[in-house]
Order: sequence, then C-alpha cells, then structure tokens
Amino acid sequence: MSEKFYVTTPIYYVNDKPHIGHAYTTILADVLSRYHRMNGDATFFLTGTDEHGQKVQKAAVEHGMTEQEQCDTTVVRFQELWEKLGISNDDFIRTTEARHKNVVRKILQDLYDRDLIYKAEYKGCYCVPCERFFTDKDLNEEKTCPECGRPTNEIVESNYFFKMGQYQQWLIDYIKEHPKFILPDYRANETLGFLKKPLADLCISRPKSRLAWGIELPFDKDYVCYVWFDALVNYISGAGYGSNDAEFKKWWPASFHLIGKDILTTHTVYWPTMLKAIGVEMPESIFAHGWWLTGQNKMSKSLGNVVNPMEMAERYGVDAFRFFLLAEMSLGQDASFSEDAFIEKYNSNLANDLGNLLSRIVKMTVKQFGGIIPSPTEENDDDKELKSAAIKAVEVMKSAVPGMKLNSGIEEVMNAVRAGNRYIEKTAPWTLAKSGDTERLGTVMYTAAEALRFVSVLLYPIMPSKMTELRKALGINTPEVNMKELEKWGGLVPGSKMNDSGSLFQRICITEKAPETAPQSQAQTPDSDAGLVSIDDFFKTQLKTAKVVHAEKIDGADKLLKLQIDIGGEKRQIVAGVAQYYTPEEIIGKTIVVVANLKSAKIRGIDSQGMLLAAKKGKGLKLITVDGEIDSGSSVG
Ligand code: ME8
Repeated sequence: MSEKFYVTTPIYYVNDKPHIGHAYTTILADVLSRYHRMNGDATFFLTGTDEHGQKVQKAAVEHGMTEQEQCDTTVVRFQELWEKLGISNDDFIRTTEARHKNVVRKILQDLYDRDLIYKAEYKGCYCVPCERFFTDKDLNEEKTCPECGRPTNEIVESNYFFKMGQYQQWLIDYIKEHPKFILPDYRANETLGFLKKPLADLCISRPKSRLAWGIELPFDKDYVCYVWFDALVNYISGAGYGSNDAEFKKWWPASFHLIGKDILTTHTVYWPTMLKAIGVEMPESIFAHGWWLTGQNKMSKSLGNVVNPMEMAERYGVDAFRFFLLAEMSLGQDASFSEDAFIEKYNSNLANDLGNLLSRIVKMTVKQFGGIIPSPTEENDDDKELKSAAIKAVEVMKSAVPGMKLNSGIEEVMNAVRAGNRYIEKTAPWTLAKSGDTERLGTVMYTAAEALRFVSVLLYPIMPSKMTELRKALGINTPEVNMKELEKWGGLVPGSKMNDSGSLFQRICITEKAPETAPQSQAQTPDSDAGLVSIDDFFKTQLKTAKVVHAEKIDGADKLLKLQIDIGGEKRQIVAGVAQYYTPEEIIGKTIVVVANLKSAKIRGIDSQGMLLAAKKGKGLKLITVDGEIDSGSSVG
C-alpha cells in the first residue's frame, strides 16, 4: 500500500559555500525520497537555506555586501550544487522569503497574545569577538568565554522569552512514549539526559542595536527574532502551514527531519516545544546522523580539511560520489572521508564488481546472440542460487530504507553483484559457447542479466544516471523505475536488444588520484615494457583479506588443506597446497590474503573459489597475513 512521505534536511546557513557534510544530508534525503517515489508513495522533499542571524550578517560585513546580497550570492552555490548532484527536492525554502516570514510573524504574535512569550531582563556574559551570550552555568570562575577564552562583559539586556520550560515534563514523557521520535535511540537518551536539568525558557529575540538581520518581532520593532526560532519554522511554512491548509494537511507530520548530530537539541527540545505551543502535531522522526571526518578530525575550514563536493562530483562522477557517501557511512555513526578510500571503493565495488559483471554479460550476449536477450530454459541450482541472492537483496533493501540502514542494503545488493560474477565464473559461458550448448548459454546469460535488472532498480535511487545507463545496456528503456518491477523474477523480456555502450565505471588509478580515469587502452603494455604490467592490469586481480574459519585435511592429498574462509561476510571454500607447512589448527583464525576474483576451479574434485597468497622459497613457505587487526573482506593493494 502506498503511503505519504515528507522528508526535510536542515536549512543551511548561507555564510559560506556548501561542503561535503551539507551534501551528505541532502543526498541522504534525496535517496530516501527516490525510494519512496519508486514505491509509489506521495513524496515531498524539502530543503533550503537559513538566511538570518549573526553568522550571515558577519559574512556580509566581511565580504563588503549587504546581508541580502550575501544571501542571494551564496544561495546559488547551494542550488547549483543540488542540481549537479541530481537532488530531486520538491521545494526549496529561503527564510528571507515572504511566505516564510509571514508564518514566523503569525506564530510570534499568536504566542505573544496567549502569554506564551513575555519580556524580561536577561543577564549574561557577552563575548564581543564571538558575539555570544553565556549564562553562569556555561562559565568558569574567571568568566572567560568558553569558545575563545577571552574575558567576557557582564551585560543586562531586555529580551523576549518563549515559555519553553513549562513543557519539560510533557517532552520527557513524549520522548519516552514514542521510541521512533528521536533516532537513533542513543540520541533520544542524549536528549533525555539534557532534560534532566531544569529546562529554562528560550530567549527568542535579539535587540536590533546588537543584531539587525532578522525577522522583526510583530509586537516590538526594536527587536528581531532569534535565528533558530525563525529557522525551525521552515519545516511547516515550507509545507503550507498558515498559507495552504490542504497542502499542509497532506504532508504534515513530517516523516523524517534529517539532521547532523550537531543540531540535536534545537530539533529535539526547541522544535517540539514550539509545535506543542502552537498546537501542531509532532514530526514522526528526527534522525541525527554522524559526522564526516577527515582522518580523526571534524572537517573545518580552519583546519583546511574540508572536502568540496562539487570538485569530487566533477572529478569522479556524481553517481559514484553519491554511492560512496551512502555505502561508507553507517547511519548515526561518524565516518572518515579520504580520496584514497573513495578510489578504493570505486574500483572494487563499481569498476570491478558491477561494471565488470555488466560488461561480461553484454559482451557475451552481443557475441553469441547478436545482442538479443535469449529465452531462459530450465533452471538449475546455480541459477537458483543467483536468483535467491537477488531476491534477498530486495528484502534487505526493503527493510534497510525505513530502518535507516542504507549501507547494509547497499552491501546486500553488492553481494548479489558478486554472486553474479561468481555465477559467470562457475557456469563458464565461454566454455558453453565453445561446446555449442546454446540453450544453457542462453539461460546463463538471461539469469545473469535478470539479476542485474534487480540491481538496477535497487541502486537506482543512489545512482539514478548510472542505473539508467545500465538498464539501457540491458535493453530496458522505460523512463520510470518502480519497485513493482521486482515483484517477480523474469521481468527481463527475451527478444529485446542489449546495447554495448562501453564500460559503465572506468577504473581510477590510485597512484595518480588523477582527474581523468585511465582509459582501457592503457592496459596494453608497450614493447619496451615487456614483462611489466600496468597498474590497470594489476588491479584486475582483486586481493582481499579473509579470515580462516575452518580447515581440514583432504583424504588422499597430503599437500592440500580444505579451508572455509570469510571474506567480509561472504563464505567461500578454497583448496590450498599448504598442508606440509601448516596444520589445520595453526591456520584457523588467521587473517590471510586471497585472490578474490579468481575463476573457481576443482582441485581433486573439490570446489576451490579463490587462492591464498604465500611466500615460498626452497623448502620454506609462509602465509601472507596482515600486520594487525583488520576486517575480513578489506582490499589489499
Ligand atoms: O546548523 N558531517 O546549518 P549548517 C556530516 N542553519 N554532516 C554535516 C557536517 C559534517 N562534517 N557538517 C555539516 C545549521 N553537516 C542551521 C540549521 S535547521 C532548522 C537550521 C550537515 O549550515 C548536517 O546536516 O551549519 C548538519 O546538521 C548541517 O549540515 C548543519 O548545517
């Protein structure tokens, strides 16, 4: 049954250009929206910019512009980036727009009229360089600024306050009674921890004498509204609150407010109490994700470690960038960004696994069937295994999306892709072609292509352009992509025509971190380099770490051990000639290095799906292992 889905991102400050953190939350919202649209759900995706307050005013002064000019020039940077990154937002709200300011004013007036906003003297210590107020509880005995360490000045200022404190117990109860309200659950605990201290009323004004760039209070022209009180309202003003009741009723409550963990308190304390005061239902879930770090550090301009998403997308392609961000971060936790890790993931998952599978299928179908998708005949166990890997990926993804575990969903899809490559190796279509077994060859090609069709739907929200390309290569030209397509296995239409349009993901040379991807032709070694391999050739071999989970001797083969290994969650069996050097007990538990994309073979009649690496000289042999703890399935290279 289709449902409605309303998702928001934070609205970003226009004091500076966007960086990877902004891109991440927005791509996440985009991917969720695309999944829901693909599911047939009525979907509304709102993003925008936060244009008032001190940060923007300060940036305007630094750039010698008026505040509005600062907003108008910076907002374009966000809008251009979203276009570049294929963001499918349904609306973009700017807090300087009349449609937003009117709603904020209405809310302020209403709360003031109902005595939920009052005027009082505000006593605090003000840090002039940081332009921030601190109360006694924020300060040490010397009353120096907690931000910069400089002395603060005690000042008394009249301001307006929202009676937030009176909702404290209600909020605690609400959070406890609604386990999905704040996600992940440890963030709910963080908010409950914050609510253990008495909740003060919220200062919602700034005197114009100190900060003029904001929405003027409707009941006092000497003050502007505090930027957070203004900004949070975008989630309802952008959905029709106060201007279009039918629209608002259609979308509210929001399904997800996506935020970074930096803005948890404003979203889980200020915002719910504001909504409660104006009598509006709570959003269903506020989801706080972790930080993108550079190494161990948070990205920040002063450290000079900020990643520019526009550059990454231009250099490596939008879809690969989107894929990396979503596959790499476990939602809720921090993740570290590095270009090397990006290239590594791109080469292994996209170029080797996915691109390679497509190219094998298309090339073979073009060669053997003139590109016409053959009809499958009877299914054997190998076919069934691949089919169940694809179906499992659908099931995992279907629960990964609402469960906010996108990286696990993606991993399961990639498992299906790897199963596809293993299937090709095992069924050896080139041998079938040689022996003239066209019927079996047709079934193999169809089955592998059908598995890729499943993959194309599941990864479409993450890589819309590349998956459209992949579908065209498979001969699927329907403009719409829908989850319904995956209700049955066998949707690929025999008789339609595949297109060999070249490689989907060109491998990137890690040594160069080059803007250009290495063209395939470079793989040919010039004569003078006879005996050498290019980096491209080298990376055709996928080396991975694997944990030996079981080992046993093989009857009648005193040089061989049969090993069961785990490569990043995938179980495999390999037969290795190491029995004269290692007992089964010695080898179990070791993390070894294996060639993960070796064609499977039968050794003494036993399946071997890979090869381990060992150093050998004379009579000595030592396994290649790793220097310390690392996950199995890690790439070696
Ligand atoms: O806080 N890693 O705007 P903002 C992951 N205007 N996400 C990051 C990140 C990082 N290193 N850095 C930023 C504001 N983000 C307010 C919001 S909403 C009513 C008002 C993302 O421009 C993350 O979503 O500082 C974070 O919450 C947001 O950008 C902060 O953007």
